[in-house]
Amino acid sequence: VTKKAAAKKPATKAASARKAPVTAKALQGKIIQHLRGTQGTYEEKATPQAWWRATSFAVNEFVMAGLTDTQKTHSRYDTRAVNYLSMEFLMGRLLSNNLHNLHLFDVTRAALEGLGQNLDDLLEEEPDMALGNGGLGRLAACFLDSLATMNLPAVGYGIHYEHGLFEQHFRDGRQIERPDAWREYGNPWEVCRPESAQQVKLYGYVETRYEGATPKKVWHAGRTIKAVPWDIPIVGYDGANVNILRLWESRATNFFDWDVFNAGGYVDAQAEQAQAETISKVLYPNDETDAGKELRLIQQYFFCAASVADIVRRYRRAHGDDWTSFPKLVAIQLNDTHPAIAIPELMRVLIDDYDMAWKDAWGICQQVFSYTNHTLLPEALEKWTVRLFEKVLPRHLDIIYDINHQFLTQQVDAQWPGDDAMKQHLSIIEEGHERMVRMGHLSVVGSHKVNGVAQVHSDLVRTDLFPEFHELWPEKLTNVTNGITPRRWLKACNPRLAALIDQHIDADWPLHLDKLKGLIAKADDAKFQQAFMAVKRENKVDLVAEIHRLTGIEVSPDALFDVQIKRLHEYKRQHLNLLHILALYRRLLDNPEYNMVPRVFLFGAKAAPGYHLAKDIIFAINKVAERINNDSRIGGKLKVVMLPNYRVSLAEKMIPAADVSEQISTAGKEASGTGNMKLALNGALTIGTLDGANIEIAEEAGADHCFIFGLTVDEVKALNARGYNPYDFYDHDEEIRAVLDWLDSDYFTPGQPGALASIKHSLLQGGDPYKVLADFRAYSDAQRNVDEKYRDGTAWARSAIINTATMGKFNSDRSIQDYVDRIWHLKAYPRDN
Ligand code: 8GP
Repeated sequence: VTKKAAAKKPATKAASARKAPVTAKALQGKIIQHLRGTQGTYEEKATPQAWWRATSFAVNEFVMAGLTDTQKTHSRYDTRAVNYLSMEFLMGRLLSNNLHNLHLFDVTRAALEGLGQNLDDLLEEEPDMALGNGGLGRLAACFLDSLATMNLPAVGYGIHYEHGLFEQHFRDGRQIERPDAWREYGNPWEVCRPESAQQVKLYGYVETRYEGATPKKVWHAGRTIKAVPWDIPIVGYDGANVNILRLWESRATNFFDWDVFNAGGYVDAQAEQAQAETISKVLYPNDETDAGKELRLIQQYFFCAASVADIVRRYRRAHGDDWTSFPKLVAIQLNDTHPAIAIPELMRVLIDDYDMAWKDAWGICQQVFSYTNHTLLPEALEKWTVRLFEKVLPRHLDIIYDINHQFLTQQVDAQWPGDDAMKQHLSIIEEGHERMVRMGHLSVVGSHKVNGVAQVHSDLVRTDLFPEFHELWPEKLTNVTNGITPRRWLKACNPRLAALIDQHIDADWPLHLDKLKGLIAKADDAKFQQAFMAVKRENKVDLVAEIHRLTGIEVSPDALFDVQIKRLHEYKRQHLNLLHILALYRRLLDNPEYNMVPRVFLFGAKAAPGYHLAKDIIFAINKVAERINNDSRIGGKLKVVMLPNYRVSLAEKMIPAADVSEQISTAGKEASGTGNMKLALNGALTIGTLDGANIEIAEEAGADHCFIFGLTVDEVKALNARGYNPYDFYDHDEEIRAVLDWLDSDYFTPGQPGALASIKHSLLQGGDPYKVLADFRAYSDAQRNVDEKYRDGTAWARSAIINTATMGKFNSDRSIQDYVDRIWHLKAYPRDN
């Protein structure tokens, strides 16, 4: 940009910072320097891995400079910060994201070209950081991006899993799990900080000492584990701050027992080390269900104790033992109940280690903590047996009893005097055959704010999940609708669409996503429609190649691409989609002239390894796909593809190519959904139920630009109250009966009759808990409307554009602003440099 041209542009920060901070030539020098100096190789010999590493290290120089400046700024102003505690951070790949956020993408491409390397190929060398299962973990990752971009002081705290979510393969259509090894040979983005290691205690017993006026409890731990932090820098967009994600790795305190070793116990000498390292070994692959294992509780406590100790250390560095500012400077967000143990842990630290009075410590906790609920599914509400607590965390059990006692005798009794049933109902301890600690109750009692993740979900948290808590504290329960970062989920993953948008509205839309509204005026413009759909088609061509590479299946980019990507769960109803595919297939076989737009149904989903029905649904999709894709009678009108190993980097390829977004959960079950937002932002039309954030998406886009169908939350409740009988649908709907019986034959599994019968079984004898059959007809009708609309290219293009244009609300920056306004009350501190 010449000086004159620049002068004409409005002097926005975005416009000025958009310039790359380095020339291609200088960057080449840095890459070569790392190739030779850090990787110990040279241009002619280097593998793509080595090039990717050298490029990442070169970029890291900019990242680290930003990190240092940010940290200096934070300590200079003694900033209030939010500490985001989460068992999961589903980060995906970092190179592309960091390049975009630093405005280094184009210059890096040019630099590498000059070195005979292709940036797109190198990006594929990076393993995904899959330290999460699904929505909850990816939300945490989007939030970190927004916090850094908005210059808000924040630290993400989690676990440095050696193995993230398993790698999924298909063997004869069945899911096979293989361990993920994202950092087997080290990861260029992380920095180990041994100087900030912490000791975490476990097991043992509690002694009561009667020395002063009040008896003192002393916890004699049975084991001590070392927690070693690894920091991942989180780069904000457009020259903003660089925050950190701090992940704890577990290690043995006595690394190696020489005495045992010397005495001949070679294996025993390593046993303690192996046990200690087990804690951060692997991510639990369960989504929405309670793992219910001792190791899981220990994982939770391990990272919470290390994080609380780290927060306290940071605070004391500036304030010593003067605790008055603690609640002014520290906010701790609990991402679901998984980190709830941080509440009694902070109590323990303040009371046992710093001799604070109970009342003062509790006052601090209640100001500091807040909790986000991500699901209403009863099986996901964590409970631990009192027995397990007694064994692993005896001192914390004491503290929880005390919290509970105060809560029941003061708050509950004041509100409902003498009501023992209410006390039992609200108690943190569930009485019964086996006494349990209810982590949800602990989280609500210990937090000053509790939020759901979409309006309808937050309403249900108030009315169905925690109605009495809502009565007790009408201000406590609130809503923050989820969001997604438009940097990764539009700018980086869909460069063609981003470039088209840049031509029409201010280029700072990745910061101010509401500006996309400017595209509404273009929705009827034939030229813009063409350009928009041309981008979609090019993205589909890319995906066609990827599908072929991954599965060998050939699909046409002229077909309608219908996408359902999310964890495999009955409530998400991939099997509803499957039944409809079977119905279409049957209609085509009955009548080869059956009029339908050629369609490719695309799936991506992992099933929890122990969730048998979910795995059967994957198997069924693959088997049905095999049969349909090879059936020449249907003239290629129908294709079904399940891509293996669905993960963040695969989502980034599928989403830009989607025409239709499947969001078909049973109403009341999907707390929010975030894939729905990503797909709509990239111009896919939603076919969905009135559930979670679909409701808000439809509000924003307008009902004409989505296909809403099916039972509402109230209708599902009414149906349950009346008594639901799936046979009503099986007996009276010929098509439903035919496709269910088809699944029970050997048509899709030759020689293995009944191999897919478990689905039919769950929908009939199993009572169809997620109302698949009740919603089938409405879904099929809505799909008919999708087909009809797609034939009208203009109407479709218009709706696709309007979807993209109206998704501004779902910017995760807006979510974070809501957290700041309603819960955290933080101030932004752009870094001094
Ligand atoms: C998910 C919800 O299912 C989804 O609707 C929501 O959009 C997302 O959280 C973010 O709020 N819940 C989970 O991923 C979840 O509960 N995972 C848990 C145990 C790992």
